[in-house]
Amino acid sequence: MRGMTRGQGARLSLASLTGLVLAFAGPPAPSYAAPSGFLVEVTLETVTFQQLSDCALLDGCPDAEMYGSFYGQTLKTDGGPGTSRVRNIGKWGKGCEFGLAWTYGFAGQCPVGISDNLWNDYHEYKFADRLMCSSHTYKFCESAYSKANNTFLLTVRPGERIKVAAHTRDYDADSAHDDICFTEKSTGPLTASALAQLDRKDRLKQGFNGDGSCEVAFTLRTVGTA
Ligand SMILES: [Ca+2]
Ligand SMILES: [Ca+2]
Ligand SMILES: [Ca+2]
Repeated sequence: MRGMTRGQGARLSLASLTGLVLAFAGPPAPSYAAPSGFLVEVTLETVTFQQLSDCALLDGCPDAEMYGSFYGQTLKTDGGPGTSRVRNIGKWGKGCEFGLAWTYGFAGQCPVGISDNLWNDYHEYKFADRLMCSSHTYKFCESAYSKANNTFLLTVRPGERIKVAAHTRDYDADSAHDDICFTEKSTGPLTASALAQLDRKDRLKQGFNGDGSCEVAFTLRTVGTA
């Protein structure tokens, strides 16, 4: 800088300052950092019961009184259980005088009356039409019972799996309650790109076990990042 006039020094300083300002004022560099998790919406769509048997005599009585849980859960990369979101029908282990109709708007704590496909012409029961309460456990409710309560969100991180499951029973006043829909399905492990575009319809199935059988339709759809 020897021999530089004060004016040159000022111009150089201005030039470096302008360069700095330009460097900071440019368009922000795109960020490729992966989100730590994805918000996956689980929708319980419908359930059908191919065959039910709820009589003391083996005459194939095609109705049952059902209580129990349908739920979604994340499974961590080591397979351990993550967060659970549960929807309960009725109260676990509790009965009423009889099962109430699927679309009935009161007494959500009671088992629901269901009929099998042969009796019911392959009727699909819509979860949105049924009173269900929200919880993280089958044991009790953490909300009131309401209809249109068939969707919940799970935060899923890359490498994790999503389990959707059903565990319901037929209420019997005079004998042990019988499993009629006891089944689960895991999806994944899911990569970040699979999670980013997840939009899948799927089904749980349980074959006839002597008391019941079921098929549950559900949807998994990514709606955002977390
Ligand atoms: Ca029974
Ligand atoms: Ca029964
Ligand atoms: Ca029984």
